[in-house]
Amino acid sequence: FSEDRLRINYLGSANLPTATDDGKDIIGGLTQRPKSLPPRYFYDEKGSQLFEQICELPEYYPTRTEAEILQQYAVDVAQFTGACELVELGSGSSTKTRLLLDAYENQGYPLRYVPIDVSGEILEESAKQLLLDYPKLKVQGQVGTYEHALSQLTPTPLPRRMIFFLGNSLGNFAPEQCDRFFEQITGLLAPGDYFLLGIDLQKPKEILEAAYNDSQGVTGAFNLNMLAHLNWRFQGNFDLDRFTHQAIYNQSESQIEMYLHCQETHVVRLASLDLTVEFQAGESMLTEISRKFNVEQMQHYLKGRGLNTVQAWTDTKQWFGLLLCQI
Ligand code: AVI
Repeated sequence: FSEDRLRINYLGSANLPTATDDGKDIIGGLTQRPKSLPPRYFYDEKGSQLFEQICELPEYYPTRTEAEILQQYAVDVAQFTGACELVELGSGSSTKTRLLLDAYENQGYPLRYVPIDVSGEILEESAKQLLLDYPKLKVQGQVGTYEHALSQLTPTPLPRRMIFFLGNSLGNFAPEQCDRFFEQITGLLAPGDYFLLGIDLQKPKEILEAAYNDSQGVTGAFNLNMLAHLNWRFQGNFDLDRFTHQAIYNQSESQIEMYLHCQETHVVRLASLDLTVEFQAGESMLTEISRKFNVEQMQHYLKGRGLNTVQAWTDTKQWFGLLLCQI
C-alpha cells in the first residue's frame, strides 16, 4: 500500500510488537494489597486473539448485541455527523468498524480511519484487510496506549472528527480513570466534533457472570494469559498452573470483577523490573473490572463533561447502549 493510504505509527518502544512502557503500573499493582494488575496487559498478540474468541462465545453477548445496534443505526450515525474522520480507541480486529465504514461510504463521504490499539499485530493485519476491502479508505494507525496515541493526533483534513470507543471498554476504567479519560477526549475534540460510545447495561447477575465464566474456559485462558504476557515482557516466572480464574458480579458497584486466585504459595520474580513478589495460597489478585451502566446516568455524566447526547440507541432486550454525543 502507498504511504498515502497506510501509515502506522509505533509509539513507545517500537522494537516490541506491543506498545510498552516502563512497567510502573505493574510494580504499583503488585506491591498494593490486595494485589491487582492493569487490564491493558491482557492484550499481547495471544491475548488479542483470545479476546476475539471471547467475542464469539455464546455467553458473551456484548459484541453481538452492539453489532446488532450498529447494523441498524450506523446509517443514522453517519447522517448525524456528516463527513468525519473516524478515530477508534481499542480497534482490535476492527470488525464492528466495518458497519460504520459501510455507512459512511454509502453516504458518499471520504473514508479516513485512525485505529488505535496497544497490539501492533492485530492493528496492522486488520488495517491491511480493510484497505483491500475499501479501495477509497485511508488508514493512519497508532500503536500505543490510548493516552499516548491520543496525544499524537494531528489535525484532521476532514470537516469533523468522531472518536469512538465501542464494546464497553470504558467499563474497564475505574471512575477516576474515566474522569481523566474524558478530560483528554474533550480537550482533543473541536466544538461540533462527535464521540460515539458503546456501553454495557445493567442486567441480572446470572447473565453477567455466565458471560465472564464461559463454559469453554476461553475467558479463563484470557485472564491467565496476562501472566504469560508479563513473563515474556518483563522476564518473569509466573507459574500459570498455580492460578485459577474467577469472575463475580459485584452488585453494589455494578461491576464484574475478574480475579486470578493463587492456589499455592509462589514467589514471583520479574527480572527486568527488578521486582520480587510473594503470593500466599488462597490470595486473590484483581485483573479487571467491567462496569455496567445505565443510559440516563451515563448521559448525565457525559453532559457534566460537555458532551451532549444527540441520540442514544439500544437493542430490543436493552442489554447494550450506543450513545452519540457532540461537544
Ligand atoms: C474489552 N472489554 C470491554 C471486555 C469486557 O467485557 O470488559 C474484556 C473482557 N474481559 C473478559 N471478557 C471480556
